[in-house]
Amino acid sequence: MTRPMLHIDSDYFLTAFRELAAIGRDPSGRGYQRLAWSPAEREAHRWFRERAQQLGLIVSTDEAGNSFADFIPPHVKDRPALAFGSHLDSVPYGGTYDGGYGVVAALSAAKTLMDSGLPFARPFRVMAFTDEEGPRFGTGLLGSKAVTGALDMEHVRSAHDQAGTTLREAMANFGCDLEKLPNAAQHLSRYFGYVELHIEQGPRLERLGIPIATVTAITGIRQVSLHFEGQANHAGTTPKPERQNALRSAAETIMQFSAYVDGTDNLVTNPGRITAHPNATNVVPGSVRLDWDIRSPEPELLEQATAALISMAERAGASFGVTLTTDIFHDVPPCPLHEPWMEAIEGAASHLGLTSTRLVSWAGHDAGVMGMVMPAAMIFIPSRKGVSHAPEEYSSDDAMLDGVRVLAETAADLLTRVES
Ligand code: HGY
Ligand code: MN
Ligand code: MN
Repeated sequence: MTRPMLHIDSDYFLTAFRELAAIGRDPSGRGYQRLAWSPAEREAHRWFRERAQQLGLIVSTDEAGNSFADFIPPHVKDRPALAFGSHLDSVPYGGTYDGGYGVVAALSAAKTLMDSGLPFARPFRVMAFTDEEGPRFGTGLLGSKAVTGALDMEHVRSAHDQAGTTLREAMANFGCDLEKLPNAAQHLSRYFGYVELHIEQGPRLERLGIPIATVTAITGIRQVSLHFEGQANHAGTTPKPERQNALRSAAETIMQFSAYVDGTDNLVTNPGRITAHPNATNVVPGSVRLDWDIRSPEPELLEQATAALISMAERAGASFGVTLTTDIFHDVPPCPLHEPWMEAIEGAASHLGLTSTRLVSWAGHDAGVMGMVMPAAMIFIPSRKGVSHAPEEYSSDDAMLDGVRVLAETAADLLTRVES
């Protein structure tokens, strides 16, 4: 790369990042509650569009509540756009670096690109996705799935949160009609490809002492709900051999499947949520819902693991006279990313004098959905102690600014390539 390094306005980035960090904090001060279709998430999108408008970008939203900001030089207005961005929602008590960092970085890179005077061969689009995380309605990656036409409308129509609010109602509160979600996929031909900058959310870069990674693939994620049905009964009087304890079946399953996964490579799992009914100390639990998150970049490992989980749960249930039903409520296949763009990221990093490495992402990302239908690439920066999805999530200002520089240089490279 012969052109001089681009200048990043670090004050702009840090000021904007602090503004976003003020939106959606949990009242306890511990983390964020910027959940899908919450007032906080919608406020973050409003903030994004306002900031983008101030830059002179053309802002818009779609049927899924995603926000977009376009830079369209007239001479290339009809060519597919390079998109870059991330998501604005958080997990409960999550951090503001996960997603928010990538969106603010994209605004900052856009500012630099617009000021650069470089001869772009195409427009660019800054993207802020909704509901990437999924914990509220079980509809993770909804925003990017809407853009790419990958939504399971039957699942989306039945989605509700733990308070009983349906996704349909939550969307309607912000003027969005769930039935119109499929319309969001009408503009796919407008995209040349997608790049996402994100915190690693793991400890590898920090332990390696390397500031940048280009991501080779996004893991597949399968979330499975196990419903154990036994018999509620008296905790004292019910004879032990006759107790149909749904919670014991779940506990057996947790121990057995966790041990199975511990014995494998390239596969991880998390028994992340359990609800017992009636959830009273002196009542034998009659029913339990146990949700699992299973991940691997290898599709066949995901299949084998799902089959193993279900057979272990059936056996654990049978030993307590408990029946099992299962529901795979989230299923995103692994997504290999675009090799030529991985090289562009590595070229950008070395242009800036930054060492980079290649990593698989064990976190799911919108890039893993966009990458199913267009070229996609991801850049990681280090997370302190690898912590994420928690209030302690942190990346330093210097690390964040390195990431913004690499994003801007990568985007400039891809925007000035004349390939069709
Ligand atoms: O769950 C994930 O991997 C992502 O952070 N949504
Ligand atoms: Mn994320
Ligand atoms: Mn996340």
